[in-house]
Amino acid sequence: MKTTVTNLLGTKYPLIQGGMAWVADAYLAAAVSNGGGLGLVAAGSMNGELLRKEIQLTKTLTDKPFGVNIMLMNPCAAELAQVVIDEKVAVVTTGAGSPGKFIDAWKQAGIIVIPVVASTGLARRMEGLGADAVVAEGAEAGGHIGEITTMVLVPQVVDSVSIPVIAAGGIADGRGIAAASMLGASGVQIGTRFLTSVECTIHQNYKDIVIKSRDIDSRVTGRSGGHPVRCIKNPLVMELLDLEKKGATFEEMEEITLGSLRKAVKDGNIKEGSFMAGQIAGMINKIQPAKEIIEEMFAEYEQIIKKEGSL
Ligand code: TUI
Repeated sequence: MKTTVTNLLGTKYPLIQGGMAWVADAYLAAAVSNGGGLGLVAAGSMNGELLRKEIQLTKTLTDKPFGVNIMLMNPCAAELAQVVIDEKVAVVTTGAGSPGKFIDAWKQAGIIVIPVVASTGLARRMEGLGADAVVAEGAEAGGHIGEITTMVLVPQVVDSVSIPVIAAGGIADGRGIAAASMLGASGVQIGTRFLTSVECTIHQNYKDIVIKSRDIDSRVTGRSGGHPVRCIKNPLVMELLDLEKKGATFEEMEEITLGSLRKAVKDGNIKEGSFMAGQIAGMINKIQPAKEIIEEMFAEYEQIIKKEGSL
């Protein structure tokens, strides 16, 4: 495939892997890049030193382009912003905030900058500050989310900016990619489907939970505190929803969520872990190599646009 986004990223397919904190390490990033997408190392849980090591490891595992996702709520964000420059990372995506203060330095270093946005307002601001593209991520996605669904967010962002728009949230197969394309997107970002890739190093319990989960099994907690997060429901999530209903403070909620993503990813702690995943987890039912996932999705997409291009 040759598209605006494959030209921008230097990839075979117009696909970016989601920047999943704690999950997206060098092994997943390299597997996705070797499979023809843009793999990402997620710096969500890292400091500068850890990120530098992970980038250097990724470079030993792939000779294809890869990127880094910087979660802007990370207190080390400024330090991480410098590490991607020092390590000459090709692409940076950002999440959970505005990367405004870092964009100039990244552009000067020749980095392709792709902020993840959940509204047209932020998309426009990012274009004005020099972003190369935006990821428009709908509320079907896993983890930290905005309020609007992919179906309504993507076409509105497409109409609001002139840079390429990459759709995210609820996409996990060729039908989703075709739908994103119909909404005007120039590419897709996919996270949840890669949770069950062979190369994803999360605890087996996490993969099993994704595979077992049904369409209705995710819940959003933290809306009251302004930080909505989508996870697959478990005792922790039900306790958080209960606390929220009773009007618990942000601090009370934080006390039991602190470290819970690590507990899910590293320990497979079924009761106390935050098993972040998108609503599309209900459709995911097997473990496959990342390359096979990517090739299967794009083969299906091409089949659809050739044969079933209309309603
Ligand atoms: O960032 C994500 N998803 C994430 S980050 C993450 S790590 C985490 N760990 C524990 C608790 C909370 C988070 C897990 N999942 N997606 C990209 C994304 N960004 N979605 C929505 C946004 C967003 C929302 C509001 C971006 C900017 C924004 O407002 C910024 C502004 O200044 O207007």
